[in-house]
Amino acid sequence: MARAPAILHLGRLQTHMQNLESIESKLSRAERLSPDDALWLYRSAPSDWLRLWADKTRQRLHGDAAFYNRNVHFEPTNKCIYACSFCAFARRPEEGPDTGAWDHELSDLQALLDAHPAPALTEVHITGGVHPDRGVEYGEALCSLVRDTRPEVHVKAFTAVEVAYFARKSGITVEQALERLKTAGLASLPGGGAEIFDPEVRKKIAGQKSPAHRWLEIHEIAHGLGIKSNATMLYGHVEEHRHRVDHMLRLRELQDRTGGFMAFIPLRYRNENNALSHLPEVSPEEDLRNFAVARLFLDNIPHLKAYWVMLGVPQARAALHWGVDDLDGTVDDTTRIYSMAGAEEKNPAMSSARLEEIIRAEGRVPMERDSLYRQVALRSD
Ligand code: V47
Ligand code: SF4
Repeated sequence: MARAPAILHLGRLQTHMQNLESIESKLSRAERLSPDDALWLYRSAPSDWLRLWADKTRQRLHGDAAFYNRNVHFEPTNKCIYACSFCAFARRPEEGPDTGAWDHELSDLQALLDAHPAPALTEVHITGGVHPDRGVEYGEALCSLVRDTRPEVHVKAFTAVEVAYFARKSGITVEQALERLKTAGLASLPGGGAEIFDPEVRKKIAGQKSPAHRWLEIHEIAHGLGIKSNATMLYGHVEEHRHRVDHMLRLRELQDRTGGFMAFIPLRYRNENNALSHLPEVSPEEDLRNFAVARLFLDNIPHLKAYWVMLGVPQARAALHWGVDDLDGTVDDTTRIYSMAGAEEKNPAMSSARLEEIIRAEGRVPMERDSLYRQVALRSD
C-alpha cells in the first residue's frame, strides 16, 4: 500500500523530465513547439527553466537590444456601440461628459501634435471606442491630418474592430476601407481588439464585436495591402491556458501565410471599474510565465512587447528577462484605457532618457526604433 504513491510519483517525475528534455531539445535546435508543448509549458514548466529559455530565444533573435519608440496616443472618443465586459474605458454613445464620456475634435489631434514638435515624436497611436456615427471618412480625416501636418510621424491607427465598423458604416468592403485609410496616411494597424479568439470565451467577454475570424481576416487583408500590424492577447480573466495557446496558434498560422505581424503584446486583464471586477488578476509570476511561453511558441513573430503603461514599470523591467525585447514608448500621458481599468500608471509618461536608463539598468542596450522596428539615428533629447 505504501509503495503505490511513490511509484506513481516516480512515474510522474519521469514523464515530467521527458517532456522537459523533449522541449529543450526542440528549442536548442530552434525547432517549432507544438500546441501541446505550449500547454505543458504553461502548466508544468519550472519558472527558472522557462525564464532561461525565453531569454536565450530572445537573445538569439535580438542580441542585447531592447527597443522603444517616441510615441503618443490619441483616443478620439470613448463612446462605443459595444459593451465588452472587461472594458472600463467605454461609455454609451448617448452619455455626456458628466459620466466621463468624450468625443474629441480634429483640432484636439492637431493640438496634441503641436504639443510634441519634432523630434519628440515618431508615432501617433490612434484608437478608441466604436462611435456609431463615424465611418471611414472620419478615419481618413484623422490620418490625413497627421500626414499633411507632420509627414515624419507614423500613423498606427484603428483596431480591426474599428476598421470593420468603418467599412460597415460607409457601405464598403474592409479592403476598400483599408485602401482609403492607407491613401490618407495610415501606416500600420495596432494589435487591439483581438482579446481571446476562442468563441466561447469571446462570447463572455466581447460577445457583440467582430468574431475572431473577422479580426484575423482584417489583419490578413491589411498585410496583403502592405500594412504591417501588431497582435494582442487579453488574458487572465475567464480563459484557460488552452485558450491562450489556441489564440497564439491562430496568430502563428496567419503569420506563416503573411509575415505581416511585427509584435505580439500580451495584455494582462486589469479588474477595476468594469463588469468583470469580481475576477482576481493573475499574479506577477503568471504574467512573466505568459511572456516566456509566448516567446517560445510564437517563433515567427519577431518582437514581444511589454506594455509598461499596463504592467507598471517594475514588471515591464522584469519582463525584459522573460523573452521581451520591446517596451513600447514614451506615451507622454496620452492614454486612459489602462488607468481607467486599474493600471498602476495613472499618468503614464517616460522620457526617452528614462527608458534608456531602465533598459541599461537591466543589462541591455537601448535601441530607439521607428514603428517598423528600424533603428532611429542616435540623437539627444
Ligand atoms: O483590445 C481594454 C485592452 C486593448 C482592458 O499595437 C484591457 O502597439 C487589460 O491593443 N485590462 C487596446 N486590457 C490596446 C492595444 C494596444 C496597446 C498598446 C500597444 C499596442 C500596439 C496595442 O486594450 C483592447 C483590450 O484588449 N484592454 N481594457 C483591461 N481592463
Ligand atoms: Fe468598445 Fe473597445 Fe471597450 Fe469593447 S474594448 S467596449 S470595443 S472601447
